[in-house]
Amino acid sequence: MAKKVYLGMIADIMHPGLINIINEGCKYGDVMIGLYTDKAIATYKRLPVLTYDQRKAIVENIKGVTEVVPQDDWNYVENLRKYRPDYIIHGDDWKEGFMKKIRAEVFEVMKEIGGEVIEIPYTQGINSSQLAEEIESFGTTPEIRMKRLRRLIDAKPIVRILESHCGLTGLIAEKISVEVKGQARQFDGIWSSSLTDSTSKGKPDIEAVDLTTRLHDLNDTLEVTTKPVIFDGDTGGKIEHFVFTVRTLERLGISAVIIEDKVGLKQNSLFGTDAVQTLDSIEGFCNKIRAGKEAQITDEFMIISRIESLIAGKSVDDALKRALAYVKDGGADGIMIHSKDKSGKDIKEFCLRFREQDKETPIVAVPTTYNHITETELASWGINVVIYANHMLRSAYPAMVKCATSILKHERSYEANTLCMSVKEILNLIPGTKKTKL
Ligand code: SPV
Ligand code: MG
Repeated sequence: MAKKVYLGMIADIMHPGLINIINEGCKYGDVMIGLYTDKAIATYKRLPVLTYDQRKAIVENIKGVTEVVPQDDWNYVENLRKYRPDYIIHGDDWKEGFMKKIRAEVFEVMKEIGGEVIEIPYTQGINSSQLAEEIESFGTTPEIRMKRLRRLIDAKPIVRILESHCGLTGLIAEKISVEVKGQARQFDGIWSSSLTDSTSKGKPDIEAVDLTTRLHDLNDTLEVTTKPVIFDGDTGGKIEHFVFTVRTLERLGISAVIIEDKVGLKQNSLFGTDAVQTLDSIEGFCNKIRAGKEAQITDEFMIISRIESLIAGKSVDDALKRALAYVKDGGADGIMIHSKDKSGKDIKEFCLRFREQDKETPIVAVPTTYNHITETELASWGINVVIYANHMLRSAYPAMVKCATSILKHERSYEANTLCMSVKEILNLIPGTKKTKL
């Protein structure tokens, strides 16, 4: 009987290096591909452009591949114990960095099952991550971008979203990465906030900046990013208007709109009961969500209903009753629960009680006031998406005021030098900036 050779792969972008390793594998026996699922990838890397099924369709048609099985974890242990291959084959580039630990585990398990590890020289100059970066620099399509949010929610313990109100903050949400324990950590997507869209125009957050203007400006973010966008739709306006909003957002490739169950003049939620916050009736709001759901063209676009009970001084019971109705009767694809309480206790109680009755519907939270709670803890309450809703603008404004004050005070900008990035840095900040000699 032919020997079994195991080969783990993402296979989003096919390149000669991958074919090379499959060919090498064929020399030892039948090649079984352990194809990484979105879940296996999402914690460590960006989601692939292609879905699991699309990648599977490609890989199973490659000469020499006899079987494709899902690999649900970044480490190989579970699959190696399950399929007990005679060999596992891997490029020798896993001897350094965060793959080092994975490599050690693989050696241990292969010894346990009586198999062998084959390491082949890494194909120089070809690297999927580099290729992915190049492809990203070409951008994305509205369809691919839109679908990404649902895929991320399915794949990750918690999806991390950052506010953007201009192209520059879009670039930050897209590119900023920190290395933690050898792995790159990034934001997963972008929040288009009514508060920061309004504030950056010097206007109050009362739906005074109209949809057309907000979308016009959101285009600056869309132009320089590929990550999914969640749009703050305020109250959604009149039902007759909301159906057009849904179609427009969908066409732009926005993944979700969040609308809040308030009526009358909208005031920012963080005013809490210092402002008049009038809630819609459950029936009225369900009608609005339903109209939106009927208007959308794709299956992927999400309408998320935002429950403002806690903001309006009502009970967790009221919030819960509304949330369950918005999902069951309105057809909402997700719920957002908001509060300005600093403890986070009301949010926790709501989430735990909601999860007793509904295990599936995604929960979105905006921990602006209860921001001592970590993402891991939020996830343990059943929250799927965390939005950092205003931090780009809130951090930029004090820095700008400080700089302007310094210039005024000293009648020159010399003292502000240390508050500013250098001219060289700003000239090279934007990707694709060309130095051309005149
Ligand atoms: C926004 O960012 O505009 C929001 C969240 O709606 S909050 O400001 O907390 O209401
Ligand atoms: Mg808002």
